[in-house]
Amino acid sequence: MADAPDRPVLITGASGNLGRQLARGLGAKGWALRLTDIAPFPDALPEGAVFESIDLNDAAAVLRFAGGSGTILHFGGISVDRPFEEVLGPNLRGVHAIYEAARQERARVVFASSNHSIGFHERATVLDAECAFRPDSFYGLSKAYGELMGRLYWDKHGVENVNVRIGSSFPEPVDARMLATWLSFDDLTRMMARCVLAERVGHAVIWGASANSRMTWWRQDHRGRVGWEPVDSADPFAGQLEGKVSPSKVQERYQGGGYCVNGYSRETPSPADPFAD
Ligand code: 15L
Repeated sequence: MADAPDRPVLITGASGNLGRQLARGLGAKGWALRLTDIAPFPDALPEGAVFESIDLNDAAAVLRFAGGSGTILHFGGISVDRPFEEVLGPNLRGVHAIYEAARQERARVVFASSNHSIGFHERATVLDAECAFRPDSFYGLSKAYGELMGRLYWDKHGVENVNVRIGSSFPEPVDARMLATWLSFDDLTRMMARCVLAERVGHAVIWGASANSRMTWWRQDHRGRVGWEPVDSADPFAGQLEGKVSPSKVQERYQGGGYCVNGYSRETPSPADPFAD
């Protein structure tokens, strides 16, 4: 397998926390990068990279900037729990603009999905890649929509895509939940490199967590197709974080944690089986 892609890699959300890591890590490999975000790029541009500020609502600008790209790493849009109207444009219209560009350019999409697309599964439930979506927020719902957009474009147009249900990608884990959900920046960057270089991926789902021994909820996925395994682990932080839990029973019951609590109005928990009465 080659160690550099033959066409440029487009990174959306390049000015965000994860986009900046990818720009740095993949730029250091000497890859030709096209970076975009609605916000200015805050770092020095890696050699071989160009940046343009684009609103994901502007499908024509997305298509123009994607011209010639072989892979789109789609990290743009709203990345936290926000009201529906704020999520609608960047995350729903935006992911459509990305897939239309990918279809026309015959590019692969790697979609930064999130654990919040399945956040209302209980932590006691072991999930595989085919589990039901149980979004915990309008943000999580937009990620489920993005994954389904990938499914549509794969089935209808053969656009390959990898959907990474990212747990918590931060410099370090900061609470007990992240002892399970943490994904190191280096593991993320290595995964993205594999997603770009893998020969064929089809429509794939990968759980985005490092090799944390407390991650007992996420099992089978399609990482084998891209040849990625995590290297880092949150385990060394266990001593300092194990007791750092929330007083909210709802937060601690579900995989999505705090996002499940925002605006929560049930008196009793929904059944673990989503289709039960
Ligand atoms: C996410 O999807 C968010 O982008 C991030 O800010 C964290 O909240 C993360 O999930 C998480 O669940 O820890």
